[in-house]
Amino acid sequence: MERTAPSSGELLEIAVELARDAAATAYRMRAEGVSVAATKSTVTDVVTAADRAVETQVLDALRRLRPADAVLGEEYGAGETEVAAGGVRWILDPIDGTVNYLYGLPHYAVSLAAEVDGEVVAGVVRNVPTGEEWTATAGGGAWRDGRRLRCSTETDLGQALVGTGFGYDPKRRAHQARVVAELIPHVRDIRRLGAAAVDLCLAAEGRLDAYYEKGLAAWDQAAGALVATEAGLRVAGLGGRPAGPDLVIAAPPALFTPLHDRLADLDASGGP
Ligand code: LIP
Repeated sequence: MERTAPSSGELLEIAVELARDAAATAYRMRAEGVSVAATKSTVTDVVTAADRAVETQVLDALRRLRPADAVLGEEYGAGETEVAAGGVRWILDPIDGTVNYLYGLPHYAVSLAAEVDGEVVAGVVRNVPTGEEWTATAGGGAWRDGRRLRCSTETDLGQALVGTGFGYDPKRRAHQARVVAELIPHVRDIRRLGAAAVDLCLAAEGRLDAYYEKGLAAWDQAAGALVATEAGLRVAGLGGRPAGPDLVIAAPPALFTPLHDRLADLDASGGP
């Protein structure tokens, strides 16, 4: 049965309310002391009790507020709910930047996006320790704390400050490090901050000129990619493919092709 989704503005309101509550829980639990609940893909890919508690909190709230919606979360996956045409799917990273959370580095966030018919239409990224909150709706622009965001106007890759990241698999990290080693002579500098959702939002407001990373899951990038796109960045993969696990590139139109071509030459989407 075809459903009619709420407006992107209404979905954003829900996302912001839940992200703020979730961030408050993550903040409180960090003050009480972080405990590693388990490891996932590798011994360095940790999940904390807070990742699980925050995801459960958001899942329970969505079941209460929008029981018919589907939810894809980092810790508990996709759940049972099928997404009917016109239905809403929420994409949640309870704490993006979990290693930063573990070490107390102020760069980790709750990331929550709403998707309708496969298109992300609303998203919020809330940096837990700093309280910075980035929001966007499809066609409605990107905002931080009431200010409309515009990405960098840099046109020279050699002057670009580029953000990136590394996976949890040592072999993948070795490949990614080779790409960075070859790329770094051709850019201003590289920043590895540790949370894709926040990195995309920093690029959205020009605090990074561009960003790329291999190996991101939907929950790492869904909301941040919408913020980046609505701030004027081109967000895509290599060779006309959409942004995805192979590679996410976010760059101002003038920088996209030079960065894309360098990354293609360096096989940035390749390796383990
Ligand atoms: C993290 C990403 C980051 C990446 C890390 C990890 P997590 O997500 O935000 O960009 O470099 O390897 O994937 O695991 O903290 O949700």
